[in-house]
Amino acid sequence: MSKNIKIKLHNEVNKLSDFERIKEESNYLRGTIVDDLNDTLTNGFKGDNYSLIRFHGMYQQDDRDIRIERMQQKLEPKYAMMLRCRLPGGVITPKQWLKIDDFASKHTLYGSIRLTNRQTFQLHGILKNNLRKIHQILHDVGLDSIGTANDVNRNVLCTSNPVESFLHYEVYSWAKKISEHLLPRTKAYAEIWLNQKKIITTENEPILSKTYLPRKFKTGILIPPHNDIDLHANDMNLIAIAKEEKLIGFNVLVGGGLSFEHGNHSTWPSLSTEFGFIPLNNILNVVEAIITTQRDWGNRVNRKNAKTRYTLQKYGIQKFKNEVENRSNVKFSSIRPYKFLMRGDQFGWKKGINGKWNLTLFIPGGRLRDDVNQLLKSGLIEIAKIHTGEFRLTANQNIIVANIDNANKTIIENLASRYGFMVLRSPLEENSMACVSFPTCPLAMAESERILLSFIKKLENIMIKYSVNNEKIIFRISGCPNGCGRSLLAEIGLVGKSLNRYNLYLGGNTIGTKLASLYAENLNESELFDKLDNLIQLWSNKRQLNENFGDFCIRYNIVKEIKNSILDFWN
Ligand code: SRM
Ligand code: SF4
Repeated sequence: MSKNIKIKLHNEVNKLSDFERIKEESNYLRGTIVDDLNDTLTNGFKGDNYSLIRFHGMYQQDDRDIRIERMQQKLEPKYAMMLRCRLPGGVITPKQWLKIDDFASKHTLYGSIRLTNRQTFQLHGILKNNLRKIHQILHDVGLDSIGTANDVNRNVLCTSNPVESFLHYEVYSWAKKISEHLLPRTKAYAEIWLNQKKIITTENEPILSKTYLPRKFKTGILIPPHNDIDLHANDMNLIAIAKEEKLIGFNVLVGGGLSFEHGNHSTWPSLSTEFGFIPLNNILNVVEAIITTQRDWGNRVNRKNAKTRYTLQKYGIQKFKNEVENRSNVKFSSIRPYKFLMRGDQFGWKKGINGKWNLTLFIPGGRLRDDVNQLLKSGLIEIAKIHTGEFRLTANQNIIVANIDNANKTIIENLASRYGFMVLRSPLEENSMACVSFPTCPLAMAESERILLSFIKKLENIMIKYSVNNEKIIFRISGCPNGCGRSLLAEIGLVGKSLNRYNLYLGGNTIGTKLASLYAENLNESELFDKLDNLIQLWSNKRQLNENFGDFCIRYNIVKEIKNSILDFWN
């Protein structure tokens, strides 16, 4: 580890970040949100409430395409909220979907639904006066948006493919259980958004505490050999271990995360570290001990170093692990063997082990909308109207129409074809992902979702030129180094640097177990595709039999392999 980093992390001036004050003074996340809801002079939330609504699953945003124009006209920015639903493991019924779609069509500025890469959906462009309406709709269909943002445990991921074994049902039930166990207990959500009367006068947050966690916390559960959730993006991972088709426990990994700041060497991405195996009956104790250790030891002074990976770095893996063992009264045993062979989604039809059918549909950039070129949003409504199973949102912004009865198979196939879901896509496109970025994301530095398809086309043309267009490359774009598009786990990862300029990262692998490394900085579009042209040509000429692009970039010394991210990421 570099000395500079150590000095920086350990000599913090002990002034808590202002977010700690906001949480402390919020009266268990209430703040004065209700007053702001009644304030008709502005479309936004003020002061601390701007941050507090995030704990209830909403972000205040404004349309960045028209921000300057409105400033010039001396108008308030066009404020509207984005709402992110809580959907552990991404499972949602057609009935729930129809209600949400109806709200999105009638009451949002953009009229679209955005599937996220954490197996849920976001509604962008909700005006303040419609917020209670959407929360009531969610509540009526058994959903909520609690804990999908800010300093809590976020939507829990779970391998989404229901086909492969009976394990999927049981493992999914753990995703739900853990999500619920780690939820905030405050009744603020029900009081504010559902107009429920205050029934208790004292509140208690036994797991999260009055000031909640130091920073966001992410949990994923997965079933090898499929790393479809990209485990290394999460603070806590549970890898299902089975014996004779029966779930017996989980390997536990801690401290993954992908964000960094351009030029700030005290921030870095990190893979998750193996802690050990825990049998099923002790899992909730251990999960709770991990989160409470992070709660108590995580950095509450500097939010840039507040995530679990920095806590592990500061205290050391062994000390953190011992603390978890002490708190849970459970000892980790050695990691049980597991192997990843793939990630991403498997598109098209698959017959499940229960005899029912599953159809995985690719959703470009995760965006469901109707426009001149596509009617995907309407298509899904038509499917939802007749589907008797469920939908499963994947961690790659796609959707599985799951558990389809034999009788419905042809009807759903016809609908999927008619509405443009079944078009032939290249392996590159099927393995692509982009974060939301402009116009709604306040942190966006460069375009992402909106340029995804045109960048794919350009890269596809290069791949055709060098006859490697039947190969898959994991290609991802993030509009800034927060890394929401998980670009640092891609074989070709773009990270926004400034408007229309990107840093190019290479060398991730096809199973998501390697971080990509910086290859070139601050490229405009033509510089970027010139570089990619050279690289793809080289790969096509010099690759070993079936060698993937990311592996080739490492073997051919195009970029250095990141073995220890603290040491290697910035050097
Ligand atoms: Fe993210 C912040 C969108 C997955 C790391 N992310 C944001 C915000 C809310 C911007 C903001 O703070 O105001 C973005 C909203 C844009 C918009 O208009 O919708 C945003 N993040 C997304 C989504 C929708 C990207 C997508 O296209 O799918 C994903 C929503 C997931 C969900 O349903 O909960 C999303 N974000 C991720 C991931 C990937 C993952 O979790 O697998 C990461 C990297 C993994 C990690 O956490 O290290 C990620 N988002 C961030 C960060 C950096 C956090 C950090 O550790 O420093 C921020 C900024 C922050 O929290 O301060 C951020
Ligand atoms: Fe916004 Fe940056 Fe996340 Fe993209 S990576 S959604 S630009 S915060």
